[in-house]
Amino acid sequence: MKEKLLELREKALENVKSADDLKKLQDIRVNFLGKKGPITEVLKGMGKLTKEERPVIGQLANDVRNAIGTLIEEKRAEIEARLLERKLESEKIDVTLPGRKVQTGSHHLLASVIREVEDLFIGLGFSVAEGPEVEEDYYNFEALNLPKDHPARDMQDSFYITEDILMRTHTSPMQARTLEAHKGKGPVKIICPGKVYRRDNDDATHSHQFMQIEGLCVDKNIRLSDLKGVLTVFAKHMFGAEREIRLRPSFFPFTEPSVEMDISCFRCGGHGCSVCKGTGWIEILGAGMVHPNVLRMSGFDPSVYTGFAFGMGPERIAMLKYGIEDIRHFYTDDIRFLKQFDRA
Ligand code: 2NL
Repeated sequence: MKEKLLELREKALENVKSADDLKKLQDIRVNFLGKKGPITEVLKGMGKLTKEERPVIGQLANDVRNAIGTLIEEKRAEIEARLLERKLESEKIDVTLPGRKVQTGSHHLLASVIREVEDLFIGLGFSVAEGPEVEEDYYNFEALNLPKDHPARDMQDSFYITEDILMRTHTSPMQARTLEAHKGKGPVKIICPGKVYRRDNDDATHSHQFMQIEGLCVDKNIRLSDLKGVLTVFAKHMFGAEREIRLRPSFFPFTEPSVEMDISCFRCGGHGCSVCKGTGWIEILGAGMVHPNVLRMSGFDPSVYTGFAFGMGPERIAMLKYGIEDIRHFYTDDIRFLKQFDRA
């Protein structure tokens, strides 16, 4: 029995020596030290031994078991150290290399310009109202004093979905909806920014889809001088405190009287240059006093309430302010173009 135990130790030593991974090592442990292994067998057979032999063999069996256990543990530590070494080698990183630059997003220039206009008017007590781009003919035209036979309603000029549904051609329908929702009671002070659509061939100054920002202020005793005051504040905010404005007579179906607003040229200060084409003035937006028919159709009594309205193209504002020569730049999303204005 003694020889058998010593032989087991020899055999285990050989096996452990040649084991080169953790799986094989575990198999060796089960084979030699497991419940059905040879050492357990020896210990189970102790009963058949003489009284003198028992402590000697028992001691030896324990020694052999411990010795094999120690061998296995030493080998395991060796294999694990080697595995760790290999892992460290393969995952080696050079912490002195420069990091990858994180690309951060930013606002589109048009979004920034619209935000700037919104912020100003919010400061003047206006709310921002947004609504559908697919609109009913009634709100887009009828409610804005553009009757059925009006030339602006030409099928050729708008994207119609059905006979009385179309892509809105301006943001005014949202103003008409807001007026209607107030059920004839003022004040209404809103600005409506958003996308609008016209059937047009795209070129440097035309886009079939573009942005509009309209403003509307309806209350008792609203006068053209209120419009002039608000537009002066707007012009100075967007183009510099030295700006002056002038109003020229114009025509829109939804306002009477109608005006166009120019600002004194921000480049030459009014002397005449290429930006203002020698005139000293730059056209910025259209405006006017809300037509009595528009007020009436949206439930307001024009003998009690009056109001002013204005509309502008944020693309034009941005093109003037930042010297952009082609409206298509806003919609073709060339990142090199957009990045120039990521702090605007
Ligand atoms: C322009 C001119 C304008 C309006 C828009 C408006 C809206 C309502 C009632 C009356 Cl609900 N008017 N909007 C008025 C005058 C001019 O836009 O040149 N836009 C780019």
